Amino acid sequence: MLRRIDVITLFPEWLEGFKALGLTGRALAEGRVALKCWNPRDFAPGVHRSVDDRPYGGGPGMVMRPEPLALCLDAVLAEDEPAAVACLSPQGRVVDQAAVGELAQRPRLILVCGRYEGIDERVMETRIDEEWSIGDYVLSGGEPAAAVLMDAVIRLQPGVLGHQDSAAEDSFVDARLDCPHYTRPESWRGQTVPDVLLSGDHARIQRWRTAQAVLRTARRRPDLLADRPLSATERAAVAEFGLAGGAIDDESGLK
Ligand code: 4GN
Repeated sequence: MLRRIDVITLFPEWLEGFKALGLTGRALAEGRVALKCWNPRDFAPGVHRSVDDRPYGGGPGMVMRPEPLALCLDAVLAEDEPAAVACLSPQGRVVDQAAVGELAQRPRLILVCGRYEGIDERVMETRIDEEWSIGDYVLSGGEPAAAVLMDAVIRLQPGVLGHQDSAAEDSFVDARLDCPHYTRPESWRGQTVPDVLLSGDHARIQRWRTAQAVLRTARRRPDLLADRPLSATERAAVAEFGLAGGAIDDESGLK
């Protein structure tokens, strides 16, 4: 169970919405997880409090200077229990739901958000224990990636989701996409809600949702189906509700 997250960022204001709003805001307000932001600028020596400098060897952009970040990390690590220092970057291990599940069980996360062209490699070598990426694309700073990772781990903490087993029903937990969802009105601008959802037959509704999730996964993410072949329950659900709605190709494992 995660007790505490420390975020090292030159733009702590970037995380204000995350800290205040929605599921994450409530979880933090309820004290389920503590979140503390640290600014390397507060540890920068000299009157100018400079946190960046030009890259050795030339080239565009700036590099995060080592000393403010190292002093900041010393202060972070002097508080509370020891923990690995993680950095968000495109060079990191790509985060999936299984990794989120593992990170969510740690007692403490320390997340370093880089800016500019990157962090001085000597800090990376001596102070950063692991690198994580939220996907194969480049951001202007690590803050959005840290927010994504924090959101994913916080919502798995006990008591954070309304429904205690909603996390177990999430997409990807079982290598499947989610089923479609509907709410009122029953008919909206000529589009209706599938009859089965109005039937009150909860076992049948569950089988329909299973079939929808499998069919959607087959169409949109056949790679996930290849990771985990159909279970007997899924086969039965697809047989009951058919392959309606679109062609399933031969690679999907459904034929
Ligand atoms: C993380 C950080 C992408 C990711 C980032 C990602 C900031 N971009 N895919 N940008 O998780 C240089 C310094 C780039 C930090 C980094």
